[in-house]
Amino acid sequence: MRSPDLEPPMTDTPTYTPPKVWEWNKENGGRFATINRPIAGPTHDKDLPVGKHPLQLYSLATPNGVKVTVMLEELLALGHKGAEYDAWLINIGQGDQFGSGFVAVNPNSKIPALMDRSGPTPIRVFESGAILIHLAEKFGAFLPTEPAARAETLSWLMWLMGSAPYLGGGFGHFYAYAPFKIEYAIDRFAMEVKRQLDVLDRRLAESEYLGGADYTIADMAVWPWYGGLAKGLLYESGEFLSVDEYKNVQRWTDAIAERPAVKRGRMVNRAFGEPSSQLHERHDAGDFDTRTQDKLAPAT
Ligand SMILES: N[C@@H](CCC(=O)N[C@@H](CS)C(=O)NCC(=O)O)C(=O)O
Repeated sequence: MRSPDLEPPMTDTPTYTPPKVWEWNKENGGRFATINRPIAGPTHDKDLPVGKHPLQLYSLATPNGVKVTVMLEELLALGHKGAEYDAWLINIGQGDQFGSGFVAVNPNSKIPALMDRSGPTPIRVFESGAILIHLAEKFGAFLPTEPAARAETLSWLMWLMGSAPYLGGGFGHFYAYAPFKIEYAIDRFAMEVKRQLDVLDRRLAESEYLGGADYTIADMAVWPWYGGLAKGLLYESGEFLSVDEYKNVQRWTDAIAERPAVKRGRMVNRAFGEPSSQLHERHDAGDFDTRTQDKLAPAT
């Protein structure tokens, strides 16, 4: 129950008074207005392709997708042949995430989604954090087994899963995508995102990586979001958020960006940016050399 002593009275903005019952206004504007819906479930029948490898990934190289392709490339770099994968492009701008095959793998209709076909019965895994844990446990890599280090790693992984929606759905949405700028919303989420950067900066002042001395799935999860933010790659907001102030985040971000598996992982399912950085689908390790968009014949 609301306590009148603790909460300020709610007031309407000059232009909007919420109606008694919310109704879906398809024309509300904003970058994702055409794909966002208030209902779940498939919109059309479409099977997903299945390739030759044990792991089938359905994704796009957004920060949530990159977490998983970096993990798979890191596992392959360690020599885990069972981590061979086919990566299929899911174009969320065109509604691929609402096809019946995709919804069967992820009822939440969001990338990334993984089908682990290595055993007798395929296992579906959705939510990037769950995919990282599934792969780390399957291959015994990038998740420490020593209890304190394991707890620290999982704590930072869950920190990311709880924090990133404030960065993407909160700050990023209102700063970059909303049809008009709302000072209150931008102030609220800029404050929270700067607090999050400070949380990371303080942790990385005392520890080389988030989980401890070793690079883990926590770093793989956090880096595409807060590393990208620190380099000004998200929402063109580097100057606005004074990201250069976070020196330890900068040190950690730069070190991870140098990893060869990270350089490969961020290219997979990428359908934007420099053509040489885009590998729309990955089915073989050689694809990085031969199948980036600059090397494929332009569609006629
Ligand atoms: N908590 C989810 C978030 C996934 C997510 O938000 N994916 C976005 C792209 S970054 C998406 O597929 N959006 C499509 C949509 O909302 O329809 C995870 O970490 O896997």
